[in-house]
Amino acid sequence: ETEIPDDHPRYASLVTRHRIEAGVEQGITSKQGLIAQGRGEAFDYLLGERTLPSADAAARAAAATLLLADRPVLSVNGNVAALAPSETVELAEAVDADIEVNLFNHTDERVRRIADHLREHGADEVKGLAGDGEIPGLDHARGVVDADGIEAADVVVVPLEDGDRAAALAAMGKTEIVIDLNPGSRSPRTADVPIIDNLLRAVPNMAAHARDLADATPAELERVVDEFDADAALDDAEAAIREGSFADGDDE
Ligand code: PTJ
Repeated sequence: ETEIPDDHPRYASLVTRHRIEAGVEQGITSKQGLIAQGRGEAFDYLLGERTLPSADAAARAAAATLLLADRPVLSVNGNVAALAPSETVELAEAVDADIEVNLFNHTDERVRRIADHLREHGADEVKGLAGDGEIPGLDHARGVVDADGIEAADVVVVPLEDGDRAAALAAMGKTEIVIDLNPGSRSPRTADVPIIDNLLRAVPNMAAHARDLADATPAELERVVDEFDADAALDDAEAAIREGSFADGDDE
């Protein structure tokens, strides 16, 4: 473990990089995951590495959507597993969701390693090993899911999802919650609830909102969902990037 002084100005970003590197070394994260991480960092930098109020509203709407769901599933890929395993388990507990490993670059070996990693971080049941279901309209490797997991889910959280898969899940009638730092990406644009935030901030924030909403009535939860405007949230994130401190030239 590399020692990073916690007063370093880029502390959070360095810790994140270290986790992704360790994920690759452990066979959890794909090499493409390093590239995805780099893209995410660039967008996070432009957003000021903070949760916008519109992203916080999205996280609250996502929590309400999950609490209203009959069969919610949190999809976990190699980046999510490396960056936020405990946070994902805590969110699953807060909203009573299943966790399913679902990979863009699928290998049985990596699914097993990620499932073990999640169990080491407190998950009791991890789906994704059966692979007896499918997302129609995708080639086999991209479309394999568990029949009693994502295939049967009514609400799915798909952080860092590929655009084709996000569209195919929407075509199946799933309510989709997407976490992605790029507001121009196809997957958040397909989502019912796009959260334009770093998954390291968004996942614990969703869990905190879920705990806060634990005693809300279904009607109150539905109001939280209805009040959220996905297009406005995407526009707000894009505006924040265009008008942010980086554009003003007052970056450190
Ligand atoms: O483990 P696998 O095989 O399922 O592969 C996972 C990755 C992420 C490698 C795969 O899905 C992929 O190639 O994704 P893309 O197309 O590179 O898209 C990644 C998206 O996630 C980009 O829009 C990034 O801006 C965004 N992103 C990266 N890191 C974060 C992020 N969004 C939120 N939080 C992050 N930490």
